[in-house]
Amino acid sequence: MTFAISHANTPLGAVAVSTNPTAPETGPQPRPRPADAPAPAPGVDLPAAPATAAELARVAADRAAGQLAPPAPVRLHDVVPAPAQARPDPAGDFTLPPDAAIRVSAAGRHVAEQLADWLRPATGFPLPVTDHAGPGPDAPLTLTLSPATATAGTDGDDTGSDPALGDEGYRLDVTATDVRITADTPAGLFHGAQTLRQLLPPAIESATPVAERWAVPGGTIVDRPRFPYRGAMLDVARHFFGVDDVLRVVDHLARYKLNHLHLHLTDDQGWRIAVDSWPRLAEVGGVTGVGGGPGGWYTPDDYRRIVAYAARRHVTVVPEIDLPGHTNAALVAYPELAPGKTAPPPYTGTDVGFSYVDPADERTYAFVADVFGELAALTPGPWLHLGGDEAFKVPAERYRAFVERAQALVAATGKTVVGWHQIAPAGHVDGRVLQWWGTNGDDPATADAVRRGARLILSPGNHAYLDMKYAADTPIGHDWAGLVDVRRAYDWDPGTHVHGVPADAVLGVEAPLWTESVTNRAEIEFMLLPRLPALAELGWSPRATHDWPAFRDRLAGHGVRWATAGIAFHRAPEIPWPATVAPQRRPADRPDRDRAPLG
Ligand code: TNX
Repeated sequence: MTFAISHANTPLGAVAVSTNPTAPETGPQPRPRPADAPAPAPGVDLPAAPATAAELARVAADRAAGQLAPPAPVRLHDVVPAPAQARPDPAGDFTLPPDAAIRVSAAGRHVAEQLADWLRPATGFPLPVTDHAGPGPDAPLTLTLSPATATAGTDGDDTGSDPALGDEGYRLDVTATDVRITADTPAGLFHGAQTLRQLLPPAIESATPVAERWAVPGGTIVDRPRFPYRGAMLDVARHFFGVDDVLRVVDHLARYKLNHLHLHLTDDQGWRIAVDSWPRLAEVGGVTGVGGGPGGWYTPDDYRRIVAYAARRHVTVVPEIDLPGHTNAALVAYPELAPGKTAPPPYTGTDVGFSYVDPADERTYAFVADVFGELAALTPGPWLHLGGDEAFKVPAERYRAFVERAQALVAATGKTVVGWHQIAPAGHVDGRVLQWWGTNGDDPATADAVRRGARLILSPGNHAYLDMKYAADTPIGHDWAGLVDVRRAYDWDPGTHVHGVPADAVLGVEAPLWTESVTNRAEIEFMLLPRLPALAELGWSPRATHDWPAFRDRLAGHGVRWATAGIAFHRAPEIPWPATVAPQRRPADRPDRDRAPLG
């Protein structure tokens, strides 16, 4: 059988040891040979002709394995977020052979294809995906969808205590001969595949083939999340980001087992989603942004592309239309929605709290119903976020009545209401979720809403806000909720954070990135990483695993992965980055922040 592989024409004596063109100064380097390793043969050892591409790859990889020192070992415990249970078995270390195939049953096929997509560029291996049930050679990588197989063993060990993997859990077994991922659902398989990716050497992030021994540490992981909702928010309203930037953010979320992407689609500075029944919202309201930039908006097809890409990565999109405040862009487009019925000037500054749709006009509720109706039809996920924050100019009673009508209109679409915690005083509607962004966990109004049935997504401003500066000299971001370094992002407990709110009312956690000062992809990544993995660990890992020194050390290895993949990140000084992670250029070295990447 022949497979197309990217380095089929590479001379075998010179297996590609390449660096990632997107990160030339930090890409993987050839490792020094150990003193007792045989010297590489001069010239080229060709196997008997005719060689297939797969044979060439095998010979090349065997040679690489013989010549290279083992990669800096990744340990089973190095995974972020920390697995619920991990039992290393040093006798079970596995090395990926060049002829490896991935076997999977039909329902998990998309996961196997993604795993292959992640591993092919750096390994250069063909990694065919084969049918679980069909004939074929034994594959060393197997993904199995099968309930009730999570028990680790019969010897009472710590991995065998919980047979229920649930909606998102998985079990990973690594032995000297094979790697098996088992889950009840495709989402569980996907999370298991992300874990496997992290257990391979960091060079696996290279976009081009690298000579490496593709080792995976032996042992067993049984893993499942602490909270069902784990997310991040991207504000595409203050600055607009195109579809490709959003897809890249989805990739970052999925890497760390986050399963929700909240898109803040509308604000004073721009309306970013086309609405057929109110076309001027995007066409007029979408052409502005903070600082006077050109803005932009998503067509229904753009939005569908984001939703579909996210769904394949088991990430649910949560769209937000911020009401009744933060609506200047809508009022520019449709003055009839404004309390004075005259269009305000477009707004490109960064103040909040001055705009609102007219709560006394029935036309406003037709607008709300139409917008949520169209958005619900485009959104397969269960949530619609109606905003509700900082409507400072709307009197409390009016505000409460508006929110109750808006909640009912969302519920009428069949979706579940999410809103910022300012909506707490409004009456309960089935299933509603408050997103809490306070900085002081003493919040009686929110606790009361929870007693009336609401659940909480926790986004405490002083821990989870990714637009807060890391330190006083961080070149972008805010500081109204304080400085949020990596330790502050990590050191809090969602289960006990808001007084009077029990852990079982906490649906999960979300890290919002507001973008008043964030203008491009590198700046998004700089603010996301390394804090997003901290939030991910709070949402996924059992509290018993919470340990700052251990987290800091695990996180350090991820810097090498990001650098290899060409992903920007903040070289936070409290993380012991390995020497191979190049230091960050100082902000002073970047005369034009809008163009020079941070990273
Ligand atoms: C508050 S948090 C806001 C946003 C700003 C953000 C800046 C929230 C629901 N509203 O409008 O962008 O602060 O940190």
